Amino acid sequence: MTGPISQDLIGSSNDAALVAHQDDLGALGRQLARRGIDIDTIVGRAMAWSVAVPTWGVGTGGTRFARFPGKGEPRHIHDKLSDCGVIQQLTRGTRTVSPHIPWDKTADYNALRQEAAQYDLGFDAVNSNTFQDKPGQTISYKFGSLANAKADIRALAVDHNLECIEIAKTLGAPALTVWIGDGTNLPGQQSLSGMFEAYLQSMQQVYAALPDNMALFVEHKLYEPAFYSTVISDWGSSLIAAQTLGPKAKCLVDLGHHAPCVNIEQIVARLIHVEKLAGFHFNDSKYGDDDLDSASIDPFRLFLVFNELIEAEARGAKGFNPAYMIDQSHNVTDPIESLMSSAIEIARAYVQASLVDRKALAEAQAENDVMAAHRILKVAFLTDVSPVLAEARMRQGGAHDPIAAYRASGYRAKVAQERPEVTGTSSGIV
Ligand code: PSV
Ligand code: MN
Repeated sequence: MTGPISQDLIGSSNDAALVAHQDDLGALGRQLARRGIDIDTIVGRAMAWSVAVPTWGVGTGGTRFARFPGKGEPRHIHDKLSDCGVIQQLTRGTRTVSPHIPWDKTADYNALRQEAAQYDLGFDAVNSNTFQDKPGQTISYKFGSLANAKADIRALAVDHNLECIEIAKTLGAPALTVWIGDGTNLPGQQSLSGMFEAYLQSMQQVYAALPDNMALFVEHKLYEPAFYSTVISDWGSSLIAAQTLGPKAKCLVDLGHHAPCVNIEQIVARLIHVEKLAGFHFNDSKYGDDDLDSASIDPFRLFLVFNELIEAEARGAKGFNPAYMIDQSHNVTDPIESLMSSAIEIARAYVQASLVDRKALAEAQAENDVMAAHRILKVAFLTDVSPVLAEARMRQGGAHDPIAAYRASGYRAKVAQERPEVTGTSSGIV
């Protein structure tokens, strides 16, 4: 299958942009050559790059105040795969999707794997969900799940994660990601140590069920839904958990889940050092866990994260194999457009960080030449690599301008006819 969008439409929109594109690519190639960089090598890196799309990201999100549904929203995992297929077809840099259970529950996961393959999609980490009750659930996660004071509720949460491992096996997903909302709202509500110990005991049962080739990603988040204490609130708690559990457990960094002013790239460096960097949930934020589009607020920070990653790659850091995923909530944009924009911006940061003159940087650092070292990073960050990204897309059959091609395709209007409008304004993040 070529994908939900007409390849002819992509081809003709690319043709219209070709002369200007080749001019821009040539100019960038000459600029990079002067810096000792071969543009074809960089285009090759951009072509090999991929970030996973979250299935929940293609639906319109919301806040705890309201949700304003968009037209043609996906009704189930099958519609979501089609939307993810559009994103992959146009950007050619989102080869996997990261599903969320039970939101993406279906009867036959073998068939789902094949359905995804028809869109040229595979599966990245499966996310478990014990932060809300399933319809009909008789005992509640209201006061926590894996860290609940009650053994029957902890057991229910463990069972759900075991089910997710089975699903991941069938889908060929490489990891299970566990994020829990467990915590407290009032001091005294629970024992801070007791909750952590209960969490570790539950997670040990989950860990024991992992097949050899599956990783367990521990995702931390500072606060929300708990507002006084959160069990896995920071990378310290996440690291203790991962170290307690064993080598298959690693720490997932969601860019929105940190205290204000935290130096995220330094956390990344530390996790690489201890061989515990699981990977990322990319998004951007101004205030808290805003789940805004990647690089929409602070593209330099994203670049600095990638600078650490490329440096680790260049020196062959042991155990370095991060998973790259997006985790955003789209309240006021068409989610497909936001996800394509983010996929492009994340690839941009990756490519820009690949341009850092590492030898010159090491020399400047060895000499304590602060300004020279800083300028080396800035030269890479300020390089407009758009022609490289467009070339990588087009060489793989993608679009020169994915958002323009998507708009021209009329995909949203078409699916809006097939997918009945979602009414009501219930709140929630999904
Ligand atoms: C929690 O805020 C989180 O970042 C976790 O990754 C969840 O799985 C996801 O968002 C739910 O939207
Ligand atoms: Mn996340």
